[in-house]
Amino acid sequence: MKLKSIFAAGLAASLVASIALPASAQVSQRTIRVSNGVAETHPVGNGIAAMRECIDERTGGAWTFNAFWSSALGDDLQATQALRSGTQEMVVTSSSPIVSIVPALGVFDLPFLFANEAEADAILDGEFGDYISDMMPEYGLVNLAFWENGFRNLTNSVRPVESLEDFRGMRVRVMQNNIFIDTFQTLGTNAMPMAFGEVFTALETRAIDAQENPYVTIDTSKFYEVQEYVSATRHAYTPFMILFSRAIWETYSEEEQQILRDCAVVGRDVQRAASRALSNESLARITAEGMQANELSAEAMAEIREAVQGVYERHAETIGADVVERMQAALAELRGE
Ligand code: KDG
Repeated sequence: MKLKSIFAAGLAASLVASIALPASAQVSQRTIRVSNGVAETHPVGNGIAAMRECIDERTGGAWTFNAFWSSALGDDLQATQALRSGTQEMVVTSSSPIVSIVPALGVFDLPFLFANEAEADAILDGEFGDYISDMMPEYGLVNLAFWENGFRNLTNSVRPVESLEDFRGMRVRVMQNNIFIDTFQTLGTNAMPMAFGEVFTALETRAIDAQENPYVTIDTSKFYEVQEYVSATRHAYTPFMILFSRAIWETYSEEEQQILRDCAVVGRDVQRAASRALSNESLARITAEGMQANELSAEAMAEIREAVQGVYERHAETIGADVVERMQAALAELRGE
């Protein structure tokens, strides 16, 4: 082959290679599997779509980002354990079901901790959130961002819950978490810990009377089909954690790690906005589907808050007294107290 044509062939090959290579040579071909327990119609779906678009742009299409919905790869705890063993890349999980791995996460389960979404965002995206995220590598996990599960409300098939007394005797499903069990036992219910993926069937077969979740979850998981009443208790705010396997993370270049962090934050802002925009729509939809919704009076809420105040003291040691004190100090500062 003449020298000229060899040079031309080499130039063409390097040109093709440079076009095929992602935006930077530090980015390899990768496949990321991300799972969670909600349906794709949940605002987590909006967040994942935004994260995928960001990743496509930043890697030049070198990464495949596969999402698995409705506990297809196991429940939150199982998926998180898969990350720790390096057999799955990523999970969107509530903090509550994984407190058996990271006890400090129990701080987010303390009843009535946050007053509103603005407080939750300020704490989760600020120093306290960094403090919690910095703990995760010792458990084989990397937290990329906090997204929103949201303020939790009670649904049931027995009666409207308008006072502390109305909780009495209900069989309420709670997340696998001792703080939620204690809170709902203290409210006078029979608290039954259960993975999220089992809740619909348990409600449908009347194995349980009640469950508690944000309106968007009650809507997108169709709990309105098997529940009659929804009460605006807002008894806890649950964050989602966007966890990545540390073992797999450490095979990524610094540039790839930064892409994951940046795109998880892009997804966060889209997901939170979708969650808040959908919340009132979901409440309207579940009542249109036949659920009877009620607010609780200030007096009833004060009585319920008072009843569960002891949960803080009973679980401070398990969570870590320093963790609880740090959270309370951060909230006091935020509130100008
Ligand atoms: O993966 C989704 C679950 O983490 C989330 O729905 C958990 O709120 C939850 C519950 O009630 O289990």
